[in-house]
Amino acid sequence: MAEQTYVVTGMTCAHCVSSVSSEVGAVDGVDSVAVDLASGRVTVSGAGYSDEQIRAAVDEAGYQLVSA
Ligand SMILES: [Cu+2]
Repeated sequence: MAEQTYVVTGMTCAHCVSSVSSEVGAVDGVDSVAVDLASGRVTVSGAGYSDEQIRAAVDEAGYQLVSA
């Protein structure tokens, strides 16, 4: 089990948080997602997922992953 923190831009409200949480949470291997709206930090726990999968999920939700 590993924890990785990413920074996502474009999130402005609780709806954004829930969109990112559900898209990232659906990635294979992701066990939990914690989003801090103020800092844009998205902390992902799990195993077997890749940064690119997280990037794609964030993109799918309509936001941008700016750092891993
Ligand atoms: Cu929003």
